Amino acid sequence: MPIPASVLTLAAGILLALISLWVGQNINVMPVAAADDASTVDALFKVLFSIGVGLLLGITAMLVVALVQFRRRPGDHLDGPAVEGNLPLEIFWTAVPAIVILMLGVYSYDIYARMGGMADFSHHTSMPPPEVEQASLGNPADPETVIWGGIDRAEGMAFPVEVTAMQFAFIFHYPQQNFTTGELHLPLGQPVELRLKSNDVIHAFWVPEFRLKQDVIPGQPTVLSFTANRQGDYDIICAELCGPYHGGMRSKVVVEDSRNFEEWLIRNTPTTVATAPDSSQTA
Ligand SMILES: [Cu+2]
Repeated sequence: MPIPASVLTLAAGILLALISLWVGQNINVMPVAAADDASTVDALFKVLFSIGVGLLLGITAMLVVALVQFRRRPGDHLDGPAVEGNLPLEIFWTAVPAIVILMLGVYSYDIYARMGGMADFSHHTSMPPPEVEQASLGNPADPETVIWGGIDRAEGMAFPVEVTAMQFAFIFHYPQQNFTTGELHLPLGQPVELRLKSNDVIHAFWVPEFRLKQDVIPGQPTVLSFTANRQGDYDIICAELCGPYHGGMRSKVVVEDSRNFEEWLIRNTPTTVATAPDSSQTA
């Protein structure tokens, strides 16, 4: 007794779903994860990859089955039957992708909101803290200091670093210590707030290991808050075509434990402040 086509289709569908889920869960193509929110981004990637595997295998299998099952038999010189339209099928293949895309949209929005991407920036200004800004800046509406957007976790303790993007480099300024470097150093496990601005054209600050990529648009200061959670050196890559040497616009971020980070800060802080007690003793 032959197995009914509906049972075969159901079995093939279940098998396809299981294979897709297995491949999606076991895919390992991302670089190491070095920031707190990287795992949520990877979870979304695994869902997307599962759906992609399902589509690839399902469509390929249907093509192969159709080629074999409906091939022209010897002696058959007729046209195939004239089939036109199938309303239930059309509703099905419109509704299913629409629901899948809607769910992916809600899921992606939720991740972005949890990372701090939907924070309210209407009263957020960069550079000086709020009380100083009121007293000395006098112009909170200055477009150079108004934060336009980005990712903000609203953590008051976040360590600030000012990042300036220009053709073709990133420059890092540590406002609390008042020094500038070409290499970004960040403390392990401590929230940081990068305050990004561009001097010329649109750039993008991208660290694949942090799963973060933020456009930096001239005239629109942007914040990017996150917590690095894995020691090591990672590449900072400009991810927005910004001119002839865009491909060389790379820098390095070093994530180090708090002791090494503090030592690095002290080593780089202008000497008049850092070594004043020592020089008075030796003199
Ligand atoms: Cu660039």
